[in-house]
Amino acid sequence: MEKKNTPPKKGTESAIDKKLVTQPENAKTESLKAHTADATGESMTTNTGLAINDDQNSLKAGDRGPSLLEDFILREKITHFDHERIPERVVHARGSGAHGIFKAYGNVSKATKAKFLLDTERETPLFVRFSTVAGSKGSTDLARDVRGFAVRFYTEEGNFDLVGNNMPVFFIQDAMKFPDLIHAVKPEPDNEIPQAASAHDTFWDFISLTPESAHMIMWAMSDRAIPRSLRMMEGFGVHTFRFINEAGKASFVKFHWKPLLGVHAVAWDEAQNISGKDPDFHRRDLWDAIESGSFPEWELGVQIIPEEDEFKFDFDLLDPTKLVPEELVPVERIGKMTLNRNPDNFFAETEQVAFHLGHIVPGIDFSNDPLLQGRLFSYTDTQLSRLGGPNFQEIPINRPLNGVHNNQRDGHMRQMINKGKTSYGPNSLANNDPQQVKEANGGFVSYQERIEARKIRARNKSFFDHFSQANLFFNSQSQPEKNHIIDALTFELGKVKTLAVRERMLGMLLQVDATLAKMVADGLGLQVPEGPVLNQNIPADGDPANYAPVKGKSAVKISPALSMANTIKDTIKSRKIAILAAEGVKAQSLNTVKAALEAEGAVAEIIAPKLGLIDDGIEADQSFLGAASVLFDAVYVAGGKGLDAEANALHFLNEAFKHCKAIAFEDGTEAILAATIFSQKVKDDPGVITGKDLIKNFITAIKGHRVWEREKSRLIPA
Ligand code: HDD
Repeated sequence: MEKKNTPPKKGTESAIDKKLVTQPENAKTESLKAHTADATGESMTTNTGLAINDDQNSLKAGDRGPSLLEDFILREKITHFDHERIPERVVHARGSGAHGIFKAYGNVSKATKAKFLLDTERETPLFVRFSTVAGSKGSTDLARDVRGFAVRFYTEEGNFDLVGNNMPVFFIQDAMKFPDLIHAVKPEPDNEIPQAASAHDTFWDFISLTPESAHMIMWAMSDRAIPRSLRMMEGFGVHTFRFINEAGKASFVKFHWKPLLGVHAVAWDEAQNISGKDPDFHRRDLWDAIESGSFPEWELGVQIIPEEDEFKFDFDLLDPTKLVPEELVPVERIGKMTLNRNPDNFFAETEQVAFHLGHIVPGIDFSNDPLLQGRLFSYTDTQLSRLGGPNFQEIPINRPLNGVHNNQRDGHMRQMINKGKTSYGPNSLANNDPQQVKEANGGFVSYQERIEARKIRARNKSFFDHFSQANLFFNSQSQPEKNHIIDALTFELGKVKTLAVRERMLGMLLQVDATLAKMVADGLGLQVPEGPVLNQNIPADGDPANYAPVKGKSAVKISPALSMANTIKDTIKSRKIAILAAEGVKAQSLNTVKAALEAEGAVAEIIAPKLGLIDDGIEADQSFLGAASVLFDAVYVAGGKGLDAEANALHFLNEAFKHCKAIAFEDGTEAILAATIFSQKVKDDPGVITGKDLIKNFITAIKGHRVWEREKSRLIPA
């Protein structure tokens, strides 16, 4: 019997939809179901519901004749296809999304009345999108770049979007300069080179003329810009926001996300390799972790600053190029986010989600940070061309969970069918509905900040100390982290062709730290120039002297919280371990190590010279041809015939050593260790494990993430 067309069944799961593990639903994902379609067992139709008999052949005048204009089925299919693409985001085009929930700890009621931060019983659904900034939608995940960290909470009081980054400061102090910054970092306009990279003349030209970027440059050249995983990054709201409590009292607040897996990065050489071997590395890692039930978690932290303390610091709280050191104002953890569900459809959810830091709820408000203020305009504006019109809030992923009622009407692609005669207020014909809401009942009221000021295009001098916190950041890094910053700057400036730009940058680095400037200059074969750095971002009538950077001092000299070396290192959960094996491997010990690693939550894969059965029920997950050491966190050498003479196996090990990874050699694999380039350097290396308690010591070494000190020798070419 022929199947009848039926409307999509609500909440049904087809075989393809089935998640590997239970990925919980929440109120938002439930609400999305009304908009999902499942073709399992259904007949094919046109968009008007007509059953299609032949979707493979166009209508022709004779079976060798020309196609006919009459073919509405062909036209519909091709037309839809022709219009499938929408403009990518002008920044943050490359991203990955996930659903999750937020649970408040209930300890912040003194500062805010935002219900979702207070109610410990409630699970607030949320959607997160992580992104790189500069690259196009199809660019590599491992570009050296800032990562976007945008979280939407679907609260009972409307959507709250925390649209942050994985770095707590920004390049510029005023939104007016954002288009310049982005034009400078994007591929150069004459030849559209380079993709997803800041290592080119226009970016460093702009930076070298913009001393306010010095602090952010330290972050962007640090390993924070090449995270091991999106699950292992901190997140920051960057700006100072306001909290408002039940009594109407305001305080300043900075938002933080603290990952429970710690903050980790890959090595730069590793990043460049991953970009070729698996450009979707971060996207895949996030997807796989959620798919396997290893749900990523972050704690939401806040630094709360009483309004009275606004001028207590040696920087301006409104300046987005500054952070509030945790040593001055500790981060209080106020809740936990868990990402526990992958999207069903990338385009519908991850691509069409439209974040905006202007989406706030009662209890949260803005500050006068001029970067924040400009952003408030940009995020709705950009959706008009990206998503095609003013009704983008009706796209399912953008709808709040509580209803939307107002007098806004019509426009392209309007979905809502508003009933009644009135679309204005005040009205008497419909009881003046929809009604405004009193503050006491949850109506949003902007914080009544007192402002007495002249209208002026200017910046306060309190924004002019550009180097103290850049220096604080550099000083707070471990030696390997400092080396990486020096290497990154040498790499990036080495790609700059204009000598004057390189030299200006060295002059700027000198203001941050003399050793840093000297080391980078050495690498570039240049001298550090003398002389002060002038701010070039001045009005036509401005006197450069009035805009010169101010030499300040940071009250905090070293902030351990700024170094990834001090991050938690207590788990190997979701880490990827390669087990190298070949024919003749000891099956029992291989199974023991695999089980031990998996018991700790790691993912172990067997890599062998070729795919298929190796021995005794042991099957290879990947061959050396398909696998690469850069896609793993650690390597266990289980052994087998001929591995010591297998070039690919030795390359795998040499490269893993170069990238400072833990490597364990099982008893009996001494010949393989001896064949590696590093066999003579393993004495005292805590990451090369042999002998007794092998598995235990291996697991401890993986927890440490990388043996960065190993880089000192710089002897492994791999
Ligand atoms: Fe922005 C996207 C974060 C400054 C204008 N921004 C965007 C996204 C993130 C940030 C995470 C991607 C959101 C998503 O996943 O869809 N942006 C920041 C942070 C900033 C910042 C942390 C500084 C503290 N941005 C900034 C300024 C402007 C913009 C100063 C403009 C004046 N940002 C945009 C935008 C985007 C955007 C053009 C592009 C796509 C979108 O908004 O939806 O409006």
